[in-house]
Amino acid sequence: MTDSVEIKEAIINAVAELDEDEVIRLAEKALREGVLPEELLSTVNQGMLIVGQRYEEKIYFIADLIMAGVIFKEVLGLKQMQELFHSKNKKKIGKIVLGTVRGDLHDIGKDIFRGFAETNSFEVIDIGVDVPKEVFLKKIQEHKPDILGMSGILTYTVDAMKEVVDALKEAGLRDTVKVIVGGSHLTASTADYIGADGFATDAYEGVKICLRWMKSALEGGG
Ligand code: B1M
Repeated sequence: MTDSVEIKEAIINAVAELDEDEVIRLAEKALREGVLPEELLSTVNQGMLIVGQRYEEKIYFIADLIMAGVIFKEVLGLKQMQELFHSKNKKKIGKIVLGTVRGDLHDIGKDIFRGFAETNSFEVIDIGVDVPKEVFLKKIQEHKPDILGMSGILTYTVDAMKEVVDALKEAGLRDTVKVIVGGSHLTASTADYIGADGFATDAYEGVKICLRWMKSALEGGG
């Protein structure tokens, strides 16, 4: 029986130390020994929080943030992690246009949201990072999605999210699409300020909100 607490702590430390080889070795070991891919994601995330703290304390610098991003993506690329994002269901239940908003290059949370959304039978049109409002608007006109998903993990991207919702209103499109915003700093009041229909600080929670919206639309609840 694996001591999963011990291995998770070792992974958190290895991420915090930016020890790429050790993270991958431990991640593979953890998965082999029964740690769930979802648990591994949240474990790696805890290590990323320490990296962030060290950056704030000026122990780490931008190159270290880049390395942390590379390590997280490598973990996401492991075979078992990819299976987490693999859906056998070909029938789609809804369409999501998804992007990280203007001014923000962080894409890991967005990619995890996309993975969970695809696993849950959504078609996702991922329009990338640092996406300005004009591009969001154009893609919504082109693809007519059920849901617009915006990711932004820098605190100042709240205004970039609001700009997109305002642009939708100006174009008369606001009522055609549900809007979800995601980022660990978001709250009900920021979501309200943005004019979003929902918000999530966790990608899987965000997808659950989208699933509820689709269910309610199917039942005629809009
Ligand atoms: Co940056 N960075 N970074 N960074 N970075 C943070 C976010 C920061 C908190 C670090 C810190 O100081 N503690 C800080 C932001 C501070 C703030 O806004 N108040 C910060 C900073 C300051 C910066 C720069 C400004 C640094 C600089 O240049 N001086 C710069 C900005 C560049 C830009 O975007 N314009 C910068 C750059 C980078 C890299 C590019 C080098 C790299 C990202 C690589 C990449 O994404 N490919 C990077 C990294 C790695 C981080 C940290 C260390 C890790 C981020 C991450 O991927 N976490 C981060 C520290 C931290 O998070 N505490 C930090 C894991 C990921 C799973 O979490 O993306 O939050 P996250 O996703 C979460 C939720 O937010 C949510 O679900 C996920 C969990 O399930 N979620 C959604 C996200 N999107 C969602 C969408 C949804 C629903 C939920 O629905 C649509």
